[in-house]
This record gives sequence, C-alpha cells and structure tokens, in this order.
Amino acid sequence: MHEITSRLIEKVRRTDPHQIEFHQTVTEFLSSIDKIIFDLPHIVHHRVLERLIEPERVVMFRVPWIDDDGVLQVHRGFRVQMNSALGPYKGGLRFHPSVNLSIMKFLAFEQTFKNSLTGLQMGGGKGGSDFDPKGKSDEEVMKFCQSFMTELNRHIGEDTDVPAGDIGVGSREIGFLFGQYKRLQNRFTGVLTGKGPAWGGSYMRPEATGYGLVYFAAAMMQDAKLSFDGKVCLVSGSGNVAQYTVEKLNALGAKVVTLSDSSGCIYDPEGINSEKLAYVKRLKNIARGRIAEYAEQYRGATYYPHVEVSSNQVWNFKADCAFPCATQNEIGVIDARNLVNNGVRLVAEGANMPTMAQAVHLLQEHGVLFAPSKAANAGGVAVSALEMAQNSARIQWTSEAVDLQLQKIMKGIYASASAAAERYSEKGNLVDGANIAGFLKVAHAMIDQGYV
Ligand code: NDP
Ligand code: 2IT
Repeated sequence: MHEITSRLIEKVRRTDPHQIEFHQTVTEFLSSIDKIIFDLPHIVHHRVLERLIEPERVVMFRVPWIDDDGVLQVHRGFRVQMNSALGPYKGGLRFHPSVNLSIMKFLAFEQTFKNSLTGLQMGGGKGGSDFDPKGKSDEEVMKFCQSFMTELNRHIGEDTDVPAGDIGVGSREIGFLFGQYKRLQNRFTGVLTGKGPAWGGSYMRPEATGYGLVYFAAAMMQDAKLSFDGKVCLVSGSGNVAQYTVEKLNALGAKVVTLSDSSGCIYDPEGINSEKLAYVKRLKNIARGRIAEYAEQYRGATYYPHVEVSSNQVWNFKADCAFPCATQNEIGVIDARNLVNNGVRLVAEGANMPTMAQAVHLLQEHGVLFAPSKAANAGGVAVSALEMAQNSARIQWTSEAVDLQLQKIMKGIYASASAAAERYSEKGNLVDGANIAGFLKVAHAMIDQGYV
C-alpha cells in the first residue's frame, strides 16, 4: 500500500481504537482506492480521503421509554450524517442490541458509495439504536419509536436527511416513526422511505433489495454464460432482504435450500417454494416467530441451531450460489473454504459487509464470482430514491414501472463497477470496481463544492 493510504488507515485505528467495523470498511475501501491514488493528484491535493473518513455530523441521544410493566427503559440512539456531496443524507435505521457507533459509522460509510453507484441524488447516512424489537409488544415498539423520533425529528427532513429501514426496522416501525414525525412537525412529507403504499410509500420498496440483488447477480451470471435455472442456492437471514431474494430466485427457476436467523438455520433439500415462502413471510413478519418453526411445519427440512453466536451453518451445504442476507461478518475464511469445497460459483452480498476481507480474497482466488454489497444490495436504496421522487411530485408509479427502473439501475451499477474494475484493477474484480466507481463521483462532487 502507498504511504498516503496506509497512513489514513493508521489514523482511523489510532483515533477510534474500538471501532473495529469502521476500521474494517475503511481498510477494504482504501485497499481499492490505493490502486488509483497516484493517477489522481487533485484528489490527494484536496484531501478528499481525509475528509471522507470523518462524518459530517454524528448525533447520539438518549431514548427513554416505558415498557408494558411500567418500568422506564433507556436506550441509545444514533444518526451518522456521513457525506452530503451528492444529495441529502440517506440510509436506513437499524434497531438491534449490537448497534454502536462503530457499526453506525461503517454502515454510513458504505452507504455513501452505494448511493453514489445508484446514479441518484443521495448522500450517505445511517442511524439506529441498541433497542431490540424482538420479544416486545407492538405498543412497546410504538412507544420506543415515538421517543426515538422525538429527538431525531429535529435532525432530519425531506431535503436534509431521509432515513429508512434496516435490521429490526420494517413497515411497522416506519409507520410509528412517520406518525410521530408528522405530529411533531405538523407536516406530511417524504421524510422517511419504506412507507405504506397508501400513505406515500413506493410500490416495490419491500421487494427492492432482494429483487435488485438477484438482478445484479443474474447480470454477472449472464456474462459468465450461466443462468439461475436449476441452480441450488444458499440464502442466510429470513428477514426482508432474504425473503425477496428467495422470491426472485424462485421466479428464475433456482432452488433455495436454506434460511436462517440469529438462533439457527434450516436446510430444506426440496427447496423453499412459493407456498413455503408465504409461510416464512407470515412467520417472520406477522407472527414474529423463529425460523426453527419451519422445520416443525415442513418435515423434510432440518433445523440446525447455531453452535455459537455468529457461527453460521448455512455455508456448509452443497450449492451453486450463495446469498448472505443477514448481517455483517457472517462469512469468515472457514466458511469461504466450505463454499468453495461445496461447489459454489457465485457469492452475492445482500447484507452489508457480510464477508470478511480474507474470505473475499479466498473466494476471488478460487474464481468465484463475487458481488460486493455496496453494488449488489443497492436496489433498496435506489427504490427509496424513487420513493422520494414520487413524494416530491405527489404521484405514485405502478409496481411494473418501478420494477423496470430497478432493473435498469442494477444493470447500470453492474456496468459501471465492471468498467471501473477493468480500467483500474482487473476484469471482474467488482470489489475494486464498486469502490472506485462509487468513490470517484463523490470525490469530484466534494472538490466542486470546496472545502466543506
Ligand atoms: P431484517 O431485520 O428484516 O432481517 C434480518 C435477518 O438477519 C433476520 O433473519 C435476523 O434474525 C438475521 N440477523 C440479524 N442479526 C443477526 C446476527 N447477528 N446473526 C445472525 N442473524 C442475524 O433486516 P433486513 O433483511 O432488512 O437486513 C438484512 C441485511 O441486509 C442487513 O445487513 C442490512 O443492513 C442489509 N440491507 C438491508 C436493506 C433493506 O432495504 N432492508 C438494503 C440493503 C442492505 P433474527 O430474526 O433472529 O433477528
Ligand atoms: O443498507 C441499505 O441500503 C438500507 N438499509 C436501505 C437504505 C434506504 O435508505 O433505503
């Protein structure tokens, strides 16, 4: 690595020694940017990288709320407003006990380049809380969301910062958050995306990340003269992204044999067909149950509890393709080796940064087609941008119209990441391609806008 990039990595580690996920994302990003840094003296001169690794603003706040037993609970809320060179800050809210400033900064950093790749006008941000919606009543979730928004509302707005969902934040939470924003501001505006279609939401937003992921992967497969027809696929997670990844893979003739949650995974050798997927949607989105129940419902399937926290057995089965759709760092080196040994030819990341850097290298060395998250899962935020456009115009497009745009955007991201890979790194290295293509647009906008 060049002195300039390694010095920055060192600086990030020294300044915030505990922010390991943030170090991880910055290191991965700078390893790609290192390949072009001396072709771009103006970027060095304008100190673009130094500015990029520092969020424009971080808001951290107390979230007090009263649970069903009348006990006061206190959580920590965050909003990281990372970069607004390309538009208002945009990115999801995550409610999960693991949430901390490092995870918020890593997600906001990734989001900045992901949003740039979509070609739409969005800066990068992320927020959330260490609150866990699991096991809480609807009323408790509502009280938490109202308290969270009571602080957050003063920092966001349809032209300032537009949050959306992420882990633990789905349509129920977006509804409660939107209701409270409207009450506090007395304005009905597109301040959040992922809204219900009857009150400003876009059709296809729920489907967008999973469908977009499969559109992206299909473009890669097509270039390699492959198709999903008859392919066996491993999917991890069982939430929003996982569900719609399975739905689109089924539509293209693939057979998905796994799903998981934070307790364990199920393996169904006969495939999770549309009827079984409808069951999973009811189980996870309405009954808010555990994936273990799938194996009680369908006797051909087996449930494997995780041996330890964050060990993931999904990657131990024979398959052609793998789609990590749960959370960060769910594929380590041993998992990557298992994937290669089990015949996997393509890994496409639905979750953000699910594959550790050494595991990515191992997959690439073995010729596995690898779709990095900031390119492959950008369909969700892309349709969020389309939701913002519909809100501004006070109109609503049909599902078909949004789906067509999503397909076009995903093909466009694949084309720009591939072109940047070929020009600056090596053909097919979409990790470098996505980082470089996403970065260049943000960097030039920052230079155009002066030292801010
Ligand atoms: P959901 O909350 O709908 O689903 C998350 C799934 O992942 C659940 O099955 C959950 O299990 C599982 N999970 C969460 N944390 C862990 C963990 N530590 N170990 C194992 N499993 C875990 O979230 P989404 O589907 O929206 O998000 C999944 C991933 O996709 C995240 O990385 C998110 O950042 C990313 N993403 C989401 C987008 C979106 O539009 N929603 C857009 C782009 C990326 P359990 O039920 O036990 O909690
Ligand atoms: O990681 C992501 O891209 C998201 N959680 C979606 C963000 C959004 O604003 O739609």
